[in-house]
Amino acid sequence: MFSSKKDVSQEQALDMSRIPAHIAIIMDGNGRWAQKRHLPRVAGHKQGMQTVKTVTMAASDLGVKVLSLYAFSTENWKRPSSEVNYLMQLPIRFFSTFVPDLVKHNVRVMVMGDTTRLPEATQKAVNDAIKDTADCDGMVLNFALNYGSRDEITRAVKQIASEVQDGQLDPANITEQTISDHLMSAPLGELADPDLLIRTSGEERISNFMLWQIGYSELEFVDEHWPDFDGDSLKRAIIDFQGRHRRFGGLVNQ
Ligand code: V0D
Repeated sequence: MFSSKKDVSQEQALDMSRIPAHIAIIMDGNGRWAQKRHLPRVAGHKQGMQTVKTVTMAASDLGVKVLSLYAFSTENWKRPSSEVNYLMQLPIRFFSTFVPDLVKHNVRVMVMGDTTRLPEATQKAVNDAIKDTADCDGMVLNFALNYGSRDEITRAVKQIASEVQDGQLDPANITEQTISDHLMSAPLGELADPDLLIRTSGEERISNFMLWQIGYSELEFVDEHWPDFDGDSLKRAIIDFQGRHRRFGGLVNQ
């Protein structure tokens, strides 16, 4: 009641029959959140990891089918090595406490990106979590880790070219689906394309995230820094999404 944020309960209600199936989030603003509090940047990352848990559970409870989170881009290696080292511990810390909750909520972990370049212990934590949740058939928690979309598209083009060269694929038969099938999101099948992309912390950029897959996504830019984002923030973003008229480039009936 005394919050400066809109009280979701007083606004138009969430339509539970129109929850976006795939929500993607660019988790920005951890460093700025920390700076505002005169804390080191890594304190923002630590709090940001807690927010990942909160938002994962909120999304799962709302019936979201895929939650894709941009955790570490191929550009993030340029940060100070002390910060990169800290970030590389986060998947380990995340799963050391959170895998039982994920299994209890039937959440399956997937990863997009080149994880082979991550430290051995980080790779193991990620691969163990993928294995430990492989039988879960609820929401997919899809981490983009050491991911860049141009890199993803480049790899797809190389793979398609080599299939053509081997005579397995006729160039005349290459369709949009062929491209989708060669991207890192291919295991998500018909859910590969986000319905809603959220970026926190006020920046209105895509930063090389799922470029092909967001061709028809609704984009939502929110001012909150990622560590301040929560279940209510997610609901507000979905209510906003539901208030928009999606056209897919064509005309639809009112
Ligand atoms: C810091 C905000 C969870 C973004 C969230 C290695 C920056 C907290 C993970 C995570 C990070 C990634 C993969 C996985 C399990 C957990 C994570 C990184 C950064 C970069 F399989 N939070 N988180 N990874 N931050």
